[in-house]
Amino acid sequence: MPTETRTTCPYCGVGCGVIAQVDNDGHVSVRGDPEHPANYGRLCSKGSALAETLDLDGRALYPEVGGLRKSWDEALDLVARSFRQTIAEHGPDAVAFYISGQMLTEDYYVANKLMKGFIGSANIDTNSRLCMASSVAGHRRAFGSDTVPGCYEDLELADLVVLVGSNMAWCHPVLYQRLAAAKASRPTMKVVVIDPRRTATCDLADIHLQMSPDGDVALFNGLLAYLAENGGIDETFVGKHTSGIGEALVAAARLDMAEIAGATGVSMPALRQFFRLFCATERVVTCYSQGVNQSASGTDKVNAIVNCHLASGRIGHPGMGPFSLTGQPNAMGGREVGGLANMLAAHMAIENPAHRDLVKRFWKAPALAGKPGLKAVDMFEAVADGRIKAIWIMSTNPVVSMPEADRVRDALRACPLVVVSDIQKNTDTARLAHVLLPAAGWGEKSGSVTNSERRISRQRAFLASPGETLPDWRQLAEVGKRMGFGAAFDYASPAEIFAEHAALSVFENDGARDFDIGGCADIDEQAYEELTPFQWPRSKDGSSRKRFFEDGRFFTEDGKAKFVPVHAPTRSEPDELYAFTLNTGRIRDHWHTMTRTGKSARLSAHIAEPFCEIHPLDARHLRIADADLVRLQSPQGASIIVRALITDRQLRGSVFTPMHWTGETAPSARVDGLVPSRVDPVSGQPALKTGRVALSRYAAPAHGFLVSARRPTDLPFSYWAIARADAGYRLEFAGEPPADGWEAWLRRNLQAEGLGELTGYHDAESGDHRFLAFDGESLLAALFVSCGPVEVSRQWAAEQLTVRHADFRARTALIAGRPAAGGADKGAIVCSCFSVGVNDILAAARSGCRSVDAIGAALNAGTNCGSCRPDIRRILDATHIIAAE
Ligand SMILES: Nc1nc2c(c(=O)[nH]1)N[C@H]1C(S)=C(S)[C@@H](COP(=O)(O)OP(=O)(O)OC[C@H]3O[C@@H](n4cnc5c(=O)[nH]c(N)nc54)[C@H](O)[C@@H]3O)O[C@H]1N2
Ligand SMILES: Nc1nc2c(c(=O)[nH]1)N[C@H]1C(S)=C(S)[C@@H](COP(=O)(O)OP(=O)(O)OC[C@H]3O[C@@H](n4cnc5c(=O)[nH]c(N)nc54)[C@H](O)[C@@H]3O)O[C@H]1N2
Ligand code: SF4
Ligand SMILES: [Mo]
Repeated sequence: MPTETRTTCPYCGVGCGVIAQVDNDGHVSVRGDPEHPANYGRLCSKGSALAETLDLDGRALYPEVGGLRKSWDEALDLVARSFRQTIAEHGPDAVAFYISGQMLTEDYYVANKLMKGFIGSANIDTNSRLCMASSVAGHRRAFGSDTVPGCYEDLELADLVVLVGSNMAWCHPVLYQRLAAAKASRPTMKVVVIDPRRTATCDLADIHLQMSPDGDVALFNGLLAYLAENGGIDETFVGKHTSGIGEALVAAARLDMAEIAGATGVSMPALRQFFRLFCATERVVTCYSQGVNQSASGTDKVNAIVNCHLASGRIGHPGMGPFSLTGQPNAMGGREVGGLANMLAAHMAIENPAHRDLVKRFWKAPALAGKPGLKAVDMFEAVADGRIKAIWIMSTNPVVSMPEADRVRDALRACPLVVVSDIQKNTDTARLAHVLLPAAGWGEKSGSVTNSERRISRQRAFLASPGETLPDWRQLAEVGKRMGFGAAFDYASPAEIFAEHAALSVFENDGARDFDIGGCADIDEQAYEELTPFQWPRSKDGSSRKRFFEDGRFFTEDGKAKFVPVHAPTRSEPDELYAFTLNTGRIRDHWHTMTRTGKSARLSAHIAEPFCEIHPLDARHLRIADADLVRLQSPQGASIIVRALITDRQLRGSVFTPMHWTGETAPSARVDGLVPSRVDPVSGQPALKTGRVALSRYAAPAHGFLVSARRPTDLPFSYWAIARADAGYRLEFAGEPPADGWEAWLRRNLQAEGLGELTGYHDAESGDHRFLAFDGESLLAALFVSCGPVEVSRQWAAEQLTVRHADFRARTALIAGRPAAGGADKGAIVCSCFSVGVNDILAAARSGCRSVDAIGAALNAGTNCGSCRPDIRRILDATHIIAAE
């Protein structure tokens, strides 16, 4: 009998419920859980492809020390001994943990307890510093606590949804679909997108304010001033429940409309249109994500937004409120356990002596940390200069994802002890580990996560742990025991940890602390196993609430929310050499450093190469043509090479490059090598969206494209990017031709014994070289080399690896790199669920399909997860424009 397990998607903060089915033969399939209140059965492209990411390719399966396999006892003893020794010689601040919003709450709780309670340092920080720190800081300044006031339903109930610095269509796709469905059923609802790029999310927008980078504070200050001048202030609410509006209004009035237009690059009529709409609409939700948080003015941006909601009294009620969209599946759980260096536990403050005393007594902690620890950027700085001598990195890949990533890499290389817990063994970070601890991954471990709307859901195991992998909490608890803190880390299961975490949340909590899951303090194994998704708070008496602050009570000392006066940042002088703002972020079908989504050929087919979006006029000025390679160079002299994607979705003077490519997948495209570690002064969150770069065309002597059944290993090129295909790999590359010629290079990479003659084609004039290698009827490899960007139908070529080539005469047609007349070439994949390509959609459009639904009816595209619906609409719009022309 197949087994079915209810669990939660391990990707974004929407936190969708998933049903994982394991058949008798071990085959796994996933579908959305119709009963989960985050998604009611929906899944996006990444969630739908989860089963394709569970293979053991590249998995870390055994502990390793110095690259050699060791037993768990040896590895854990070494870690515990080294940490103890370092602490004995240099004090507790000489060690650090760098952890992740992708750990489960139970993992996170144990890590935080070990570091802050028993090691006695707060040098524990998480990748949430790169993600949510500005929201946390903004919430705490305004509300006195890190509280997300609303819930997903508010987006559906609102009459106006403002999306600030959020590409929700790609990054929170199921929530976006819920919003799209609500808007479709209630067309009076308005959506405003505020983003320097015209993203897929703008598909839903009634208004897109294509604002200059970091114009947010000026914009929302302008809105606050407008509310004040146009009767938009809720005087009763403001008078009773808030303080400080006077100063905030003075700060907001510093710029007049013309100056705001200058600071934001948005015209005055467009600004007024938005202000008027906000002022006139009672039910407004403002969602924000990394365009807000990842900025040197990130915390001020959060407060500029919150100020407008406080001023208009639009908070805590159905369909209204500021709403921070969390990125990672357990960004919220990490905040609840206090995983940030400047937090304590259960939403308590490390600076607060009463909180420290409380937590110390609850944990019976021998050495509770007395002050905040180092935040991520400072932490790696301390590793670089030798203050930190031992670091344990868990469930994150900082050599790729931290700003100034090359410096992080060098710091780890120089660090005496680097411990890495990961599920994969060859990540850019794991490769630098002295001690590599193999972690049990999604589907293999149990625990809980909290999504963006404070909903706690279980993740449940449905697969056996492969090799000797262990869940992160157990690795941490074992080290805790071996460091001599036995009793405090003697957990038998995640349920015990969760119960302790819940008990701490109500310990001496008389209602002064928002985080309260006292209702779970006595949870036993069975109740934990059966736990259904619920929103916190859930107190001991069983009371719960969907929203915070509906009663106007905040968690500040006087119980009032605080307006924070904020000022628009001064704009930096234009830099002629480094003329472009480097915006970075995400694409639809990949997750961060791709250690999981990169395993799925389907997900890799949507965008298979790192790219840089450039405005057409900038491209023309720099003589960059579409599909050229471009070099981006930072003032520090670091550079990357990626593919040019010329589009008017981009603002002039800005470029956008995704963060996903790594030393494993495209070593010349690690964008964080270029991003400076400039941080927000309040939150310490790096400004990952506003580096400066110079841009130029990268002219390589040779360009190539290879599809190959085997992963090529000899890659001596200045640019290459590899992606999974259905029956192998696809590789883009450019650089110097190999000294011994292309055929020898191909043979080396194929490592196929007894490989016969290759089918070859050369054109001295164009510089084209093409080779085909067959094994029986299967294509082993097809190589296309040219002196400019190679024109080959990528998707079609990759598919040739999966089909039989029995007809010898037809084989040579493959050399052309596109189907022979009459053959089908679907083009780049748009819908990854049904592998529908852009050419399929264009053909359907030509034969009369005029809407996304019509395309769905004809081709199925967009009818499963729906993530590609904005892309389909964009293609249709383009064809209509062409048709109209
Ligand atoms: N497909 C996919 N989904 C994901 C992830 C993933 O890796 N892949 N990661 C998850 C995680 S951890 C996170 S944090 C979220 C991130 O989710 P988002 O924040 O939605 O995604 P980003 O692409 O980082 O950036 C969002 C937008 O901010 C805009 N922006 C840049 N500068 C500014 C500015 O100054 N002001 C404004 N208003 N906007 C600006 C960018 O142009 C970009 O479109 O996504 C989550 N979901
Ligand atoms: N330029 C730029 N840089 C950015 C961003 C940006 O927008 N622009 N965004 C930032 C943000 S918001 C974020 S959240 C970060 C994300 O950046 P990272 O956290 O570095 O990226 P991931 O690829 O998610 O790394 C997760 C790692 O954990 C491993 N893993 C998966 N499951 C488990 C498990 O159960 N246990 C253990 N121990 N390991 C596991 C994975 O294999 C992977 O190596 O990137 C940040 N960096
Ligand atoms: S929206 Fe997609 S990635 Fe996010 S939790 Fe749901 S299925 Fe997973
Ligand atoms: Mo994130």
